[in-house]
Amino acid sequence: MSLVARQLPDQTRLDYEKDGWCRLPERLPADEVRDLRASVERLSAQDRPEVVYERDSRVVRALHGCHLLDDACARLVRLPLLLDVAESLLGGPVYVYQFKINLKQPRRGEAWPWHQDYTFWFHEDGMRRPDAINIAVHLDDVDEENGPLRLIPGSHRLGIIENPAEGATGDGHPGGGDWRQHVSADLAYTVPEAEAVALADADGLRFATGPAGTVCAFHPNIVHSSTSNASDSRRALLLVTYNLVSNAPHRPTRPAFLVARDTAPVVRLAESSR
Ligand code: 6CS
Ligand code: FE
Repeated sequence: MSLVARQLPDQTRLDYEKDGWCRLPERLPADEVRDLRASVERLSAQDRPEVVYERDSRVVRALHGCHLLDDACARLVRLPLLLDVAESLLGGPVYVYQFKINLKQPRRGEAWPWHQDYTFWFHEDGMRRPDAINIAVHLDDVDEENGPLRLIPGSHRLGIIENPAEGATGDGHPGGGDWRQHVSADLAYTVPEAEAVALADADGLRFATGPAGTVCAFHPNIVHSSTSNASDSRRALLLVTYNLVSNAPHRPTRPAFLVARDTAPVVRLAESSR
């Protein structure tokens, strides 16, 4: 049964094109959020490479490839609420390139330095164009105290900001680096702090705050970061990266839970199916 894709409100599209990110008008229903929180508990207890810990600890930093391991996550990526935004903003059929849940545990969740996501996908995976999109879902209430995603509006138009201190390969062929340095607090590719601060001074800073269920979209090139979590409230952020099927890297080398090998278009779920 062909399902008609939802139309994205014009203002949402305008916000995304102008700023490189937007908050969607609609939230994920509470029962979906509840199921995903239960998935986080189940997956966090498993001993597998997809479960990444904070430095020198057994505090879970992130869960990767969850849509390949868990029914609620596999269902989420097919919901029109997320899939229609991705297809509408990218303009064609998409597949799930990457799926992660960054937990940012209370008191123990470490920072994410200033960076651009496409830098990793270009240098390490050979993704040819930034024709992908991050859809973020808040699994917890997020405010300015528990380490919200911080974004610099308009920075998505700057292309990849190379950091001379990091000597990136820059040739768009898999750099063969250690993937653990792409998902830790000590990232292989960062935007120099001074440059990010200057951009934020000039263009402002936006915080992706909002109650559990809030859905945001952000561009692969937007400069973003988050601080460590000094509060007593967890800030679990679920991130689905959709990529245009036509933009799939030819010879990915990083683990499949970071760079999908299945590039078949995602099949939309009927709204009501539960
Ligand atoms: O290496 C990657 O694919 C991941 N690393 C970061 C810091 N952001 C993009 C992506 O999730
Ligand atoms: Fe990122």
